[in-house]
Amino acid sequence: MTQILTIIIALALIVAILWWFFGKHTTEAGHSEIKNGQQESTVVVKGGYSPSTVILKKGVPAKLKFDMQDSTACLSHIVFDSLGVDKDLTKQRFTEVEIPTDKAGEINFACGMDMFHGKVVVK
Ligand SMILES: [Cu+2]
Repeated sequence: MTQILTIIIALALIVAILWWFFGKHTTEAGHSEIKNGQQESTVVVKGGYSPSTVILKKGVPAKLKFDMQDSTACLSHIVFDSLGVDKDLTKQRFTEVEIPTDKAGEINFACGMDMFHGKVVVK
């Protein structure tokens, strides 16, 4: 009986892990809200980035707001390598990063250890 239970729990864990990696996280994309000629989008930081892809409109000044809800050291920093940005998210709940939108393309971001990734798509 305990063996069957162990197998069921193991299977449930595998399904949960697969869902975590291949489920909604890979497909969701966030869009921005444009207010007073400024666009803003929020990314929730909790066990990763949600959404992990943010679509921004080209030519409209943009800000990405990181809503810190994670207490692990892993996600404590947000790094935009191509922008030379490395910010500590643990000092305050929300951290804003200005995103250049003068040209279309993709801007990647990651945690301080380069384990979790996300990207901004300007188009
Ligand atoms: Cu990390």
